[in-house]
Amino acid sequence: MSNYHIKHLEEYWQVYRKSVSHPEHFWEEVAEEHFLWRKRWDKVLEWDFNTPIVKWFQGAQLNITENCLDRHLTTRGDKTALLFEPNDPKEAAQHITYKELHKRVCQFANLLKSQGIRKGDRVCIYLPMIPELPIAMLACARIGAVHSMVFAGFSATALATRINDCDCKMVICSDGSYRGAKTLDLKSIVDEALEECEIASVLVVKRTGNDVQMKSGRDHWIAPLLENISGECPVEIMEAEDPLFILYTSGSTGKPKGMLHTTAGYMVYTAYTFKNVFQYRENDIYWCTADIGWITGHSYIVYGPLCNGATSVMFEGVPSYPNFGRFWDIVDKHKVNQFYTAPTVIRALAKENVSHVTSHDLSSLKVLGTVGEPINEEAWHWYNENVGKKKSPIADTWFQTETGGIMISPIPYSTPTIPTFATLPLPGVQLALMDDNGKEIQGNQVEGKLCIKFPWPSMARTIYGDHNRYRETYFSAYDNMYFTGDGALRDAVGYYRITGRVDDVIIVSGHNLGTAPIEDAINEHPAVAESAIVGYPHDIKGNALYGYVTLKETGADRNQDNLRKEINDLITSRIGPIAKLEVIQFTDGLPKTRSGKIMRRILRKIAHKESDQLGDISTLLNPEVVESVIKGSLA
Ligand code: 7RM
Repeated sequence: MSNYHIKHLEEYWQVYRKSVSHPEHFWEEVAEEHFLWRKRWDKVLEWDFNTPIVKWFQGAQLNITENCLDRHLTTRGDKTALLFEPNDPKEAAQHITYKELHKRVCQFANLLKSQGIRKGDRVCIYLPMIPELPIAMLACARIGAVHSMVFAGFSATALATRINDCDCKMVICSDGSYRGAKTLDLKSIVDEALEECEIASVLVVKRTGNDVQMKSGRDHWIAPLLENISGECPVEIMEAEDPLFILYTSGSTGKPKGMLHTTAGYMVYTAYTFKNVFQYRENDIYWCTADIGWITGHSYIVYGPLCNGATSVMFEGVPSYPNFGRFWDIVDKHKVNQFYTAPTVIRALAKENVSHVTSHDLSSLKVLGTVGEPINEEAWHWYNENVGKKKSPIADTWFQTETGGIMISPIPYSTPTIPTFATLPLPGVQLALMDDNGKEIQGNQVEGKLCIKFPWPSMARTIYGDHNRYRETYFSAYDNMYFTGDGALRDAVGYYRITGRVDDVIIVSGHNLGTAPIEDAINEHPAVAESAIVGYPHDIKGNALYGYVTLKETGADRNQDNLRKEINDLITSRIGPIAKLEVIQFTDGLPKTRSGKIMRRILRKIAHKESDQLGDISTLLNPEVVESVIKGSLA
């Protein structure tokens, strides 16, 4: 039996039981089976959730790009590694082979070195979905630089905060990006961000050809620098626990958390889970529609697929351009076998005429996946019937930026699926549901806070520059447990269903938004006294944002629609359009605890039209405001 590729349910259980009874032995076997190590590890695992410290495969030496690229050159050199589908369907797709990708990564790595980037330096990548994005990531990894990618839809302020937080030495960006019929001016966002940062060099990819300012001495076009540069670049030999990348995720305070991922464990886990969750076979064409700027793209467009020698599609555009059939056009055109997307996308497409789907041949599809938020029953059935034709199992995959890789998911063709259930933990994943007294809830048909009680190889090792916050956020709620921030239930057969966040993070269209940074942005408005954001259910986005805003005396007689627009403009500039408020209710005050904490729980109930279920509000500092907030509700 091979641990590396599970093919039926019985095998899953065998592998799972083994992974739990002898976790170290289990991961050691996986690591032995499939990777290129420059030196073998001395110790599989060292851990302590109190410190917390987690180290996998200590003593091992490797380079992840050798596993993603070099290792495939003799057997798969001419196989397509990245299949790039441009925004404009009339522009030709690019089939980038393993050989070519290897060469381009080496060239880019040599360019980084010539610009003074060394092992351990942080490099910010602010690129749209073009081939240079994975190439830049892999180039960093090849020379041991730590990439910190910022989703190219984030604002200048958000970009600047992230560049400064981890002290990046360089920014890699493009002149612009295509999104459907729009062209966005990325370089000017970078210029604005860099007014707040000290950055020695900016490398710019030409994609859209729009006019940009190039600051002399600082900004360089990439193409001329790549001419005559060597296509060979020896790898930097990395220690197992050397940092690979930082990726920011929002938290319950305004400051984003730079989750730090390390080399060996991340590689082993993402490669293993990719193979099993998508049941990838040698000549399959795999497509994940996420942006590489999120963890899903890092792990399941770039590292996981390439470590397996897979063909990974990357799409530059949007599902609605030139029409709502674009995804299915691409599936048909490239004969995609595995298709992985987000529930919010499914809901948006399900609103459109089904002929956008039925007019394409989707018979190549073997496995469907979803990720990012709970999938509702209706969307699940639409996906199953219209896309999968009831023949392709749906893997509802649960994971987080913090977990690095998929933690809960069916194994397609092995695990029977049920709508809205992510089903079972993957091998090596030891889940626990906790009650409000900090005790683990045993048995089935129970609900609690979702925790993980044993380390897994791809877990984030710290929050960059703030280990204390890492401990506080994830390891202090429950003794000896990693707390996910999600609630979950376990049904009669032991399947898990994720019920949603239990903290102040709201998932809008599959994007994790912290309420705090949005409130910070609103509060910058001169007429605003204070604000609170809650999520409420929305047909397409899953959740939308409802903002309660109290105005200062001086702002109280201003035109409310103008104010609403100004507030949303502020949010757009500080965070990005994704964080705009769907509803803004102006209030006389916000319900607060005696210690001054805004009671979002009450506001959430009002936005959910459940103001008859507020419970006891007498302990509030200002119970009288609740009545007036209910009266003015726009829910
Ligand atoms: C991969 C990703 C993480 C949060 C997580 C959950 C929610 C993700 C599912 C899900 C229900 C799923 N990383 N989430 N996947 N909820 N079912 N299959 O999204 O860091 O951006 O967000 O997303 O709340 O904690 S993330």
